[in-house]
Amino acid sequence: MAPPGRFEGKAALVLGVANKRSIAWAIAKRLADEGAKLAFTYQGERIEKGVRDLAESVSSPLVTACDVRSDADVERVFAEAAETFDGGLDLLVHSVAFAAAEDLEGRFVDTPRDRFWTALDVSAYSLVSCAHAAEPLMAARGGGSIVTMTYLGGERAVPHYNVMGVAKATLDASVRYLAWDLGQKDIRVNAISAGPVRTLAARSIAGFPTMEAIVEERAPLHRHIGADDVGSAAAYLLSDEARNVTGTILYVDSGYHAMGM
Ligand code: NAD
Ligand code: 0WE
Repeated sequence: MAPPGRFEGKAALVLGVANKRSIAWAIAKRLADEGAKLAFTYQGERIEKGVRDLAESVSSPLVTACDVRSDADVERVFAEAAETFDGGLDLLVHSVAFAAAEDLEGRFVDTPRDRFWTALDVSAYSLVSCAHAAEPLMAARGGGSIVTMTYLGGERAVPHYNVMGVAKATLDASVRYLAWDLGQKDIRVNAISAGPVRTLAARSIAGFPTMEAIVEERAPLHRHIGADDVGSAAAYLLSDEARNVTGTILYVDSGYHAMGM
């Protein structure tokens, strides 16, 4: 068990909760359990009610809409967070990705220009714009910690991950460049590379149970992972225990990435 109150007095903003299965929600719960105050964003009215109910269960003071493709939305959200949290922010959880469903089925070579850029905009550039907006708020607190979610498909060719893999490669590189820029202000930037987890984004993908079975067969630990495993790793990276850890990728995948066969 983690020590209680690791995040007492800390203010966090969480992007990417869609429902109770979201990786962002597993992270948020863990932060709330250990004393953090949490603000949430959601994308689209379809999920607003669900996110508000979840946020209420952890006494969240702020739930607000954010489409990360909009600079105006991102600016407004961080202004609202600053107002809610007395001008400061300690922790940022970025757990957002999107590619057109048809591009996660066919061949990467067939990706059209507009959908290529949409995937990179939502899944990679959004970390840059959020880090840019978070910088002054975290600097006001003397530092901060940012965590994003990535996947092995950004480093290796995973069949059907396609344009999302290119977006994750961009995200991973962005983590390193952001870590360099923001390190000067004691703001750390890291990613978690999770193995397949059954979330809303994952369940709609054909062959997901097969992916879990492959992990169970080939990963050193022979088991698939859950969102709570990601919550534990994120809590570590967001905590002061990781004060000298930045620009890195932490694998929560039962060791799958270490294998060559
Ligand atoms: P999820 O569907 O619960 O979360 C994805 C979130 O992205 C949703 O909340 C959705 O609203 C948000 N989003 C999409 N487009 C957006 C936009 N334009 N503006 C704002 N928000 C937008 O699924 P998840 O699996 O929890 O995904 C969270 C992160 O974890 C993603 O970055 C995903 O790539 C990553 N990841 C997932 C797995 C997995 O197997 N589930 C593995 C590794 C990494
Ligand atoms: O990052 C992801 C999935 C992200 C995602 C999921 C969807 C489904 C619904 C992004 N965009 C969309 N668009 C939709 O319309 N993962 C790491 C999970 C995942 O997705 C795969 C995987 C794995 C693993 C797709 C193909 C192959 C493997």
